[in-house]
Amino acid sequence: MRIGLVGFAGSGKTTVFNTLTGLNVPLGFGGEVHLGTVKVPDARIDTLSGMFKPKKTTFAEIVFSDIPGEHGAEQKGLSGKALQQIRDQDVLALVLRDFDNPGLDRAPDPMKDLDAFATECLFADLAMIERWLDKSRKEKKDPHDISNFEMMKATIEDDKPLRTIPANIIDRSKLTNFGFLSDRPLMVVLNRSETDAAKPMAPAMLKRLGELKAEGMVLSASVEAEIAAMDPADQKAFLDDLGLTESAASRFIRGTYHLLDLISFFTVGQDEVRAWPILRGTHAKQAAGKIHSDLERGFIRAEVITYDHFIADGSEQKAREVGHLKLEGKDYVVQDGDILHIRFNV
Ligand SMILES: Nc1nc2c(ncn2[C@@H]2O[C@H](COP(=O)(O)OP(=O)(O)OP(=O)(O)O)[C@@H](O)[C@H]2O)c(=O)[nH]1
Ligand SMILES: [Mg+2]
Repeated sequence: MRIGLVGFAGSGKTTVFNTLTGLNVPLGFGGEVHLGTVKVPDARIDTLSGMFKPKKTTFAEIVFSDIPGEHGAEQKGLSGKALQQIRDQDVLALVLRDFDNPGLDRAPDPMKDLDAFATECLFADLAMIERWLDKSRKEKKDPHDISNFEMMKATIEDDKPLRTIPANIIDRSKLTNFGFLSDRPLMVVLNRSETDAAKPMAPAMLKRLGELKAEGMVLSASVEAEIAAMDPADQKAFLDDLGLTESAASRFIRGTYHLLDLISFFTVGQDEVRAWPILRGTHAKQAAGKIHSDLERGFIRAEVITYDHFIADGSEQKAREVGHLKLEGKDYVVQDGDILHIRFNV
């Protein structure tokens, strides 16, 4: 999964990026796009790995891109270059500045920045939709596609992002080549000063996020950077002092999993214990295809043990004896924490 950190110059993207990835990229305006990969923490994988002692343990991964804002672009919006980089991401994490930045001459106004970003995305999408409509009407393309695009245009003209259109109304598989910005899942990160780190979001902001169908979280990137540099024992005490229960990195990852409706299934063995992220609602045969295309092609059945049963029983053998190992067909909907073993034949 690719997550792009976006936002205006000086909003704290690079600071947030360092916090999430554990890297230490120098701060300062502008510069290159930075990439960083993190493992999605999952205590269940730690436990399974402890039981199997496999040669290899593989967590789900997220690749973060820190996409610099353009200095002085706060009023002008995002540059064409930034828009292009943004299109390549699966999820957008918009970092909003809610602290005084001495390098900028503007007081923080996260609501205004959120609206500016949302509008920017709508404009970019509208331009693409209009161009497509002009061309397709001339070429007498499929009337069904044309009416879909007209509906999308009306949505944007109504000041609503495309992501507010329900999945059963448009066929999104036809939209993948367009890379519509307002259709990307959006995570809004409100970057606060140290003193406001644990204060909840203002109701007006929550309401706006609801309208945009976006997920939101509050953090103080500079506090998180301090926490990340401490040893684990001190981290807990420091978080408690601030009234926080969990580091921003794990809250962020949980939030994006929720936003994308992702779950994980597991494969286990002496060679590898591994987590596989999938969309909720994925069927067993498709899930098998994540592991290898042969497993999807030659799919026969999935042997399924829930994580909780596995832990209670202590072994695959025991789970089998007590009837906790279920044989499921290709249409079985894989559940979070299922341990799968795919029977296949190619
Ligand atoms: N007080 C405070 N300062 C912060 C916080 N987060 C970032 N800063 C400061 O704000 C300045 C800009 O932070 P960056 O992370 O470099 O901002 P950026 O969004 O990456 O900026 P560009 O790369 O130019 O787009 C730095 O001096 C940071 O130390 C925060 O949570 N609180
Ligand atoms: Mg930066």
